[in-house]
Amino acid sequence: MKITSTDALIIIDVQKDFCPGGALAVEDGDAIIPVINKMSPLFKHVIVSRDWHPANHCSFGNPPAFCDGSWPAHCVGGSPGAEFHEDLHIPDDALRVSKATTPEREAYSDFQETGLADDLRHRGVTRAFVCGLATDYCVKSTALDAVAEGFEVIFLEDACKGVDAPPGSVQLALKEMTEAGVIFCSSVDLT
Ligand code: VGL
Ligand code: ZN
Repeated sequence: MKITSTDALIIIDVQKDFCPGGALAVEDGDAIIPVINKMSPLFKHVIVSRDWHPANHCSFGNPPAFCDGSWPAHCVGGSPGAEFHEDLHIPDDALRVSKATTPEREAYSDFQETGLADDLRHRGVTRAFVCGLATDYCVKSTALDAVAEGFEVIFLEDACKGVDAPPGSVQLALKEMTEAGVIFCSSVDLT
């Protein structure tokens, strides 16, 4: 697949708390970082999002159930766990998006209350290539919203990892994205 100037790479939530050792670690979450670093120079438009919660965010459960949208406290804005993983290369001109910043509302999608759809349209973007963490939550929601906003969407299968909570949710996410018309592609197929 040939990358053009109307394509955007959306790098979702590659933050310390979602990587091994973090508060809501995705197994091998950091393994996708070299894959993403290799791809990003191909793109004129790079979007980097972060989960950026207030300390009293409604998704923080005690104890967290993991299967009903309650999670351990994670990605509290300004905390070390909310930082981007130090190995992730972020281009200087990348567009940065913070999401789920309101205590009362969960927001898995990069398009929720961020203005991202209009930002992409203003740049002339027509295709969104999604990668990052986690496949079954923020990547899936971002991909489905991107379709709903009228973008062509490509899921980069070797550049995403899921939490798979509850078990089977990654499989289900892949099915939902397929049914929505998302195209599946490997980073090695990009030129
Ligand atoms: C995410 C669970 C809770 C994600 C964010 O980035 O996929 N998952 N908050
Ligand atoms: Zn979160």
